[in-house]
Amino acid sequence: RQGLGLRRLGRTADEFQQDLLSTLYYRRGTTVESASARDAYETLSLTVRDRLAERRARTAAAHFATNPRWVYYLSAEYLLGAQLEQNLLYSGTGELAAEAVKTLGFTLEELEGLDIEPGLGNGGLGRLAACLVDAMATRDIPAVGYGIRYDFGIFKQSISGGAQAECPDDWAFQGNPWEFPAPDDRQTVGFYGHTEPVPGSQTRKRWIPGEVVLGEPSHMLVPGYGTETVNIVRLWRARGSEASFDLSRFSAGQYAEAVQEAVRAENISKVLYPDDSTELGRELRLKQQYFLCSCSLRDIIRRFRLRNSDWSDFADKTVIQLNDTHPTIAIAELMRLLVDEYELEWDQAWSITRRTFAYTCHTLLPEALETWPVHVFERLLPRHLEIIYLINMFFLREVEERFPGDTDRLRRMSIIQEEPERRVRMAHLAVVGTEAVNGVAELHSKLLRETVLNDFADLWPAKFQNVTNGISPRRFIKIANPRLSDLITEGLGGEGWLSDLDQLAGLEALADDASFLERWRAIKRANKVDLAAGDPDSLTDVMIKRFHEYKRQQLKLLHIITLYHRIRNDPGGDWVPRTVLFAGKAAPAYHAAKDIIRLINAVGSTIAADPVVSPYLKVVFAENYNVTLAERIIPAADLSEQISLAGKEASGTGNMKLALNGALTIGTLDGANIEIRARVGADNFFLFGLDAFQAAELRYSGQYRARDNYERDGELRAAIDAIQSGAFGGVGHEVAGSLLGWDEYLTLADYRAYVDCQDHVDRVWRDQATWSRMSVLNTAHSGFFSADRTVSDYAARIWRVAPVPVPRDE
Ligand code: 26Q
Repeated sequence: RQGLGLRRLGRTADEFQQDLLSTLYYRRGTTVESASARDAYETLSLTVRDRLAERRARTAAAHFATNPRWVYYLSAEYLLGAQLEQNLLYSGTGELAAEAVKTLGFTLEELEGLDIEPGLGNGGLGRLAACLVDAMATRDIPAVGYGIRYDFGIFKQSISGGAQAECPDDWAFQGNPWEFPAPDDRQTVGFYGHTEPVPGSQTRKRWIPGEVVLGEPSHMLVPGYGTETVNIVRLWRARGSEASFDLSRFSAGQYAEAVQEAVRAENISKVLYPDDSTELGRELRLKQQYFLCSCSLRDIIRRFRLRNSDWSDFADKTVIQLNDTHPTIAIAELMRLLVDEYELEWDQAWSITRRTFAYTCHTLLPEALETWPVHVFERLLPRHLEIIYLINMFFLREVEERFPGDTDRLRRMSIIQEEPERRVRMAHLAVVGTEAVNGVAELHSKLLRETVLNDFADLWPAKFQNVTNGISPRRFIKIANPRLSDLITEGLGGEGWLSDLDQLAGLEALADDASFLERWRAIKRANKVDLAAGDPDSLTDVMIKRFHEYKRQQLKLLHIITLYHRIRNDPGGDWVPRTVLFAGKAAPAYHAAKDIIRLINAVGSTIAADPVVSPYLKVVFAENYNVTLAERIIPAADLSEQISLAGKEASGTGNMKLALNGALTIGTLDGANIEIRARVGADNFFLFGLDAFQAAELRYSGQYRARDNYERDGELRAAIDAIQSGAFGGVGHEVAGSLLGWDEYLTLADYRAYVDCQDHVDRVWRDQATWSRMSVLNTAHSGFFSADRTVSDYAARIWRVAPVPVPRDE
């Protein structure tokens, strides 16, 4: 207030209630008597938002006064999760709100149920972006996250006749109280057209676009936990300009034609692409990417010029983190802005650009490395293609100087792929145009250096780094698992662990305390009762992630079929009851993944209909996996399935969320599993399978025959035979065929080790005291996986930024 000159926002129950009523009357425009649940929800949300907005204003003032170095996070995806509960927590107004909403005739839980999650992402990469912006605010780092405000988020999944069905996700249909439109900051973005030389200049060009689109921003507030900072995520929505409405056609009665240009423009931010790895090379996707980058860069430059006038300061005041290659066209766009529009010399522009950007890679799958056909680029972004050619020419000169005569190396490293078709390799552009490149877990970063980006690591070894991913402990334990959080707070004597997650190590001292273990176990059970997926006393075995063959849901399925056979063959056996819970979406065009979903549901139905087996084994497919559902499942999990083929999962972050909540992991030596195991201890982790080296050797030896495993292993044979003989309603022939054929992800090679390891899981489960002790130790040693630590690593090693504390309002 001092600085802002505002009336104090209510902090007592009375004051909060007055604020709530003011919001109801003056902003929602309704009354207590006629307020619907939706009215009450919107009213509460706005009232809570006001408290964050006040902090936002103080944050902006502190940032403006400091003129700090800024982090700009560029991401095509954000999976922010539901906002109300988080914002109640971060503004410390949970209790006030719970009381106040009663006067409107509703409970807080009811209103939280109306809070919609903006599904503006596919999976891990989008959720990582959300965890990182949360942690940046928590660590007082001046930052803005830039993204796209898709009208339709990731599709809603339902299971119909055992198969995945998709529905559009019109997430903001009823409005979004968390969003601030900022129409004054709109930007203009060009596409298509041609370039013309600029008389008297060698390097500058004039680009005359053939289509012009407006980008309208809105932002959501991103508060820090336990600090005053509130940063923003700024999302761009495409709009037709006034000129895109053709009044003369309208007057002539051609209504559809009159708006077709505007519709075309608005299609750019219409829908999130639901593919989470394979590149389709669709022009609209490239349009989305360029739209995001052009709007964001202009906004970044506008913000820079508020406090700075000299371009030579730009790279000192700005770091732009590229979340995978999706926003990599920003490198060429910044060059274009600096050279063509601000008239800098090429060399100065290139030096600024290179020092400004950093690139995070999230994959190792070759088919996921983005490339665009040169002809698509040429048509859509003719000036950018010219710039990329120039960047490539200077770059290849540098390679030639270091490795004279090594033409094969030049061919491998070129930003332009020549065969079988000329394409722009976005990962190469991202490495060439940035100061730092990082992988997302130790193994991933090492494999990047040694395989996919090996030539680049030879040339610039110091550029390559690792920053292991992390997760928000506020969302994924405090909010998701209040019971466990309360017990931890009691055990540690305070809530300090929520912003200093290493403090969880203090739980180790309680890992042998029988009464503590009993309470720990009771909480897990209560969470299972809430989830209501199956018998709360059964082992709850969860595999929750996107469906992809490399993640190997099909391996889990073979284990389930094996258990089914064993129980049928020995109904009187002393079986450990299990509930296996799957959740996850498959890309709509990814048929092999959808086949696996069908088979899971078919096997689940067969087992449910079998009176001998169903008391011991239940398979559940939870529809429409999203952040909100994850927050319900994770606290109830006993066992976390992280069974990707080693060398394929860059990191994984669900693995971290589950371990933090006391699930034990069964996993391969892949991604962050390796670091989880190193921290929680090998004794508290169920390890199986080939390592990345063995897997690569087996695959490339040419000696692997999946069928050998089938012939050698009776239980495996029985499982696959059952699928092929139609035991599961005739479903699954494609899955079985792919396993017995090429078996790309070596599922059959790891089957026996996996099933034996699951037998070991059962043995440990029978000793509940031991299991609970292991569970506590998993939580105790998960502190490293806080996104706060991830952000500190980025800040120290890549961004070189310092925190800017925001003064309290006192
Ligand atoms: C690209 C082009 C066209 C259409 C879609 C895409 C696309 C979209 C999303 C490609 C990839 C993604 C998402 C990838 C992703 O989520 N990767 C995961 O990132 C996590 C955070 O680093 C890791 O933990 C996971 O291991 C990795 O799979």
